Amino acid sequence: MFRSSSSATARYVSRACAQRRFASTKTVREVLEEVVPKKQLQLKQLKTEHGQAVLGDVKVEHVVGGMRGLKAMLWEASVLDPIEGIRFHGLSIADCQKVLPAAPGGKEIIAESMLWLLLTGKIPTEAETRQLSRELAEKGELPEYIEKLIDSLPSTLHPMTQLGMGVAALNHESKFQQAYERGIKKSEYWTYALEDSLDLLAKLPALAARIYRNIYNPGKPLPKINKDLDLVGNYVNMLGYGDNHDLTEYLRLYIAIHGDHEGGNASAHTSHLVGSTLADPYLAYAAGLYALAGPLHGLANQEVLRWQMNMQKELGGNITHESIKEFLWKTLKSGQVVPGYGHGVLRNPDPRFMALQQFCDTRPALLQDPIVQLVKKTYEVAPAVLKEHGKTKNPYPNVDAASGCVLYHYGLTQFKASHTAYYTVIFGVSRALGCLTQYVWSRALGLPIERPKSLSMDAIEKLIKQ
Ligand code: CMX
Repeated sequence: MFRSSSSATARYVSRACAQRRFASTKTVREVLEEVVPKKQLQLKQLKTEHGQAVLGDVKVEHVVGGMRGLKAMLWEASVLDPIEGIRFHGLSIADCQKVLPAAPGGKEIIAESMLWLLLTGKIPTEAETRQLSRELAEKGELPEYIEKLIDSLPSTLHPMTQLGMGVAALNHESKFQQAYERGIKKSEYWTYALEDSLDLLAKLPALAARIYRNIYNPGKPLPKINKDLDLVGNYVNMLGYGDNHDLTEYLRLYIAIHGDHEGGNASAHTSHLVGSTLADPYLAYAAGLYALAGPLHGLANQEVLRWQMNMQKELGGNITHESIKEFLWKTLKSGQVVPGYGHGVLRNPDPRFMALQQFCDTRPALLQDPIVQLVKKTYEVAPAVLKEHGKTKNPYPNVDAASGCVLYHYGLTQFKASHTAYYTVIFGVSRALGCLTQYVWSRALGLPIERPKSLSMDAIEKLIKQ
């Protein structure tokens, strides 16, 4: 039963009812209709009762040090603890693995159940998850103009550049933008933001798979979306690996647990900033994707693979703790970072890395793969070397230390040159879960345009003297 009487809401009721409904399930919109007023009230109380409370000091080191640790933005879906790692509405990855529904015939968390949790803070039932899968599958085909746009791009253009272009161009369809131009009320923004976000998430697999097909398998027919499959099941199918159940499960897990990592990371923060201008969800997420494309952020999974393969080549048959240690020192002494290690917030091994390692530990084929073994051996050595090196605040692996290498094992071996490596695109499909969730919440909470104060060095010195 729907609760709001607004005309926008009524439109969503009819649209939701038009979709196939499972008995006694709610749609994600209906659950949000219940949650949004409570959160709006919570924010109102925070502002009126605690608006002047102090959460920390702003030091010069924050201003010149990339704002590291500065508590300065609101992000609802997840909070990152330096020691425990990520929690989604309070749930750790292990908690999520216990309670979030998997795909039929699968065991791993899927994107839809994680999206439901991120958006609503609630655990979806099996039927609710299936219903969301069905809705996304029904919206998943690309418009023809997007297919033509992507097909017209040179295969040497980095897949991340292509993904951002496709996502930005999908804003031709933006219901948020159309509604804004019609002059809808601010209180209705979030419903259109949700509509766009679900549309974009639904189309990401077809877009990302088309980019893969064009670069690596030109001319190969792309399968149609299977309405009975979950989002990642369809994605893997369109990538051409649909018969590989283990890869499908791996990507389900990877995409779900990588979906959000609080708000301060570069891609999330970028999409949040752009969204705060009321640019539509497509533009906001395209901007986030270009932040993700940097080597210190999402490109690290491709850098790790390249680095581990160089290590493998150089060490040949002599893969020992001692030889890996020497290779690590060689990397560090040449002034490069060790890719896949370190983090802006984490001060412990990344639980996402540990979850992917656990996945590997249950698959004998993965355990026997030389590159996967090398990742594991490197982990046994690298923290001590990085501690001795003494620069990084976190000598432990982040999620990227494992992810690309596992995909390599499963056949995503196309690594001709860095400008054609695909791995970050999969991260881009995943991170849409969190960034678009926050887009919806930012509009529901009426957050203002972001505008921090910047200072020149002279202005900082003047302030210090005062
Ligand atoms: N290897 C060598 N040196 C490292 C290092 C690593 N893995 N991680 C950090 N350092 C160095 C930094 O370059 C910095 O050196 P300078 O003082 O000379 O500039 C110093 O240690 C302090 O850095 P920090 O405060 O510990 O780390 P930051 O918050 O500045 O940076 C990160 C975090 C992730 C960019 C950094 O650890 C890094 O470059 N790691 C390798 C790339 C990587 O794996 N990125 C993926 C991160 C996860 C993600 O975003 O998805």
